[in-house]
Amino acid sequence: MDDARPAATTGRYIGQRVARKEDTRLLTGRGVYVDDVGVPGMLHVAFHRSPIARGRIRSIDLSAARALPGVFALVTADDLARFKVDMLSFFLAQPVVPVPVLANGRVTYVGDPVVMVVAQDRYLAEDAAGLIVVEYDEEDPVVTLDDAKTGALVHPDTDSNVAAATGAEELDEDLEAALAAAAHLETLAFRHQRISQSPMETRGVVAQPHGSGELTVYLSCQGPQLCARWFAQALELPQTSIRVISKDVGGSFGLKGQPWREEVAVVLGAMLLRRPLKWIEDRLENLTAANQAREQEITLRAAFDAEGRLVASHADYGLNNGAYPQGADSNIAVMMFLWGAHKLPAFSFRARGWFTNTVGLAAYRGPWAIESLAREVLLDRAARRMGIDPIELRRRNLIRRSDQPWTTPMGLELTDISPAECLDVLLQKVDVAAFRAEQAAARREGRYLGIGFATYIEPTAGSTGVAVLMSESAHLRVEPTGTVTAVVSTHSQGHGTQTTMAQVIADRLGVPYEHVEVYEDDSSRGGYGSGAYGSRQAVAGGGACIRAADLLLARIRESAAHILGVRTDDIVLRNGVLHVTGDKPQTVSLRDLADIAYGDPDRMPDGHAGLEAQYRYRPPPITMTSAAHACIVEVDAQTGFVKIRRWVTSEDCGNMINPAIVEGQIAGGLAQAIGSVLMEEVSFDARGNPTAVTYKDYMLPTIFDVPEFEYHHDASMPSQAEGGFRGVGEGGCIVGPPTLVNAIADALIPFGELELELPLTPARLLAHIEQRPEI
Ligand code: SMO
Repeated sequence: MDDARPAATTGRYIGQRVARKEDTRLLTGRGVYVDDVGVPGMLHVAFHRSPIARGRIRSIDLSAARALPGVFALVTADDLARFKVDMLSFFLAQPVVPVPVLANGRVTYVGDPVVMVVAQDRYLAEDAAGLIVVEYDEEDPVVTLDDAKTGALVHPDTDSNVAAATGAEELDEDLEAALAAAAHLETLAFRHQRISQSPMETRGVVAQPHGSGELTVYLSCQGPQLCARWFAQALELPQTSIRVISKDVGGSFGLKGQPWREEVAVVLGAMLLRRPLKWIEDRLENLTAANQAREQEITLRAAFDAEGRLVASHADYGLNNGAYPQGADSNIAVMMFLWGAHKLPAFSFRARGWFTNTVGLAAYRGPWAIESLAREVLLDRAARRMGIDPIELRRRNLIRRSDQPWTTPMGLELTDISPAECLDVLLQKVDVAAFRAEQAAARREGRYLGIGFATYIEPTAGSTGVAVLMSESAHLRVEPTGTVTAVVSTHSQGHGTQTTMAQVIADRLGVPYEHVEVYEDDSSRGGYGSGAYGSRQAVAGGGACIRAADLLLARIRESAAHILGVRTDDIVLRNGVLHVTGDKPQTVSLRDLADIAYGDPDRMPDGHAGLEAQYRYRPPPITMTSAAHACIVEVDAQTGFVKIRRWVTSEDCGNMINPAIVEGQIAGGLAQAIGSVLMEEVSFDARGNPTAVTYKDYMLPTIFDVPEFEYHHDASMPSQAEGGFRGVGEGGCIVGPPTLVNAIADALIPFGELELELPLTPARLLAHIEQRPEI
């Protein structure tokens, strides 16, 4: 029975729906979020924020607030002037404007923090914030993309409101000629509304200065190590003097990728006042003053030959960056992946990001996702106008496995994408002919059913281009108790990485899953890495865990062989027990081995104590994930309400560590996709006042809006990454919107081609159905 190979490769845990390690504490209210943290002597912060979108600060009167008993300090930009702060963006390729921590002379959006109030408790802090009187010279704000192109400068020291620009400013004559000469030219122009990331846990920070000059920062964030590095660089402090602790995180979706103005203000305030400070963002602040997402416009033109094959395409793209963008330069990714999976010979684009007097943009699950929405909606329209079945049109243009390697006009080298093959699987599950018959029968009864399809590819676990996302670390240790401790630079925002990383380690080592404890909450534990970004954790973190486990297993076997006087090849670790094969079969527990390893190093090989291993893994530059989705809706022609009747997913995310977690990721992304198509919208009036400031106005999908999804996994093509994993975190949010839009447009074809005006609210759909202006 004993084999010479480690039991680790048997997949006892990898690929299984193992119960999540996180669930007991999270489901019984024992998670630790930032608001659960309290430290002795802690004071509370509230911000006095600008009520206008644009203007000069004439005066700040703090006297009434200062007189309120229990107010400890009122901090303005002047008080912070002694600190040199360089607000960084890890994700912008191009420099943008300097970002002040607190408004300094000017305010640039409604909600711009002007004064940080520090008081005995939050109630007093809020009361004091209300007593601060700021006088402004108000100016006309720049709110929309059109305003940005024609209005005043958002930042007076800049030459224009263009924050970032890529692509060709001039149209390419050859490309224009190809577009003009083609058998069919389809143009789609639309605006994607602004979205709030809306994590369940808002932003939050507790900053605790120590007498030594060191700081402990409890932070709701996507990666404690990366955020510690961010603070160290932004504040020019030694990395070791900042310790970031981030335990449970109630979602982030890109918002908490890096600390921003308020978090930095609190940290500086704690250093200035030498007191621990706490700030928990309230929901009003989160919906108005936390960075937001999307708000893009795109005009996409695509030309086809008479058989429906793509000939050429051009995209003109604009992004409302807000005043201080954090993750604005998604332009290149939008263009890179727009036709990334299609046989398109010629493509050019112009992409620009614009400053406005609105709160800045940050990343949001699939920050470049508009590419899939634009492409897939355009394909459906083109198919209808050319009289080609939309699935057939996709099949004629998608790059199949057999076509690869393939290099796109954007220079993307594709070796293992499979959207066409995912579509094949999908069509085995969805009987389109039967649906069309049902649709026709329903229409005769005045019921409007529609079906929509979309495919996508996603660049996951990118480890090229963005220098902070290059590698991930795992440090494993067999404790003297015989259990395994793993310090990993992944960071769960609800992803369940304590579970998935433990599955990988347990399998690879040959120990029970229950014996592996994963820590990813504290920058001072070591294990520098980046955490939760870009659908990277299974690939980058999983790879690090595999390699570290292999090193540790080698060390365990070598040590056991030395101590027992047998050959290394005769040692197998299975279920936490070392089995000695050969002439003198016996077993030794990992705990007994660890006892010797730590307590009696003279018996170890070379006298080296301990059983530990560390590996820093750099995944391949990009690991592609592919998918095809279908959705069936019914639109109520009386009310304009959309009912999602069925949603089928078919994805290739390579080897799965835990299918339940993969499906949870897809479902979460799809819930957000449904929200962004049907109801979510951050809106402003002409003066730049936010007009959706509670969840009564900013509509989030609930369980009643989100159907049960059907999942189909094709793992026949493991990735090139260690373990064969592919990322899946953002995918649902990228492929979901076009799937749903296409289904609604299909349902409403009897009323003509639907204008894509997001969100597709009941009022907008009714206006289309009744062929009248929206009320
Ligand atoms: S939207 Mo993410 O932080 O890759």
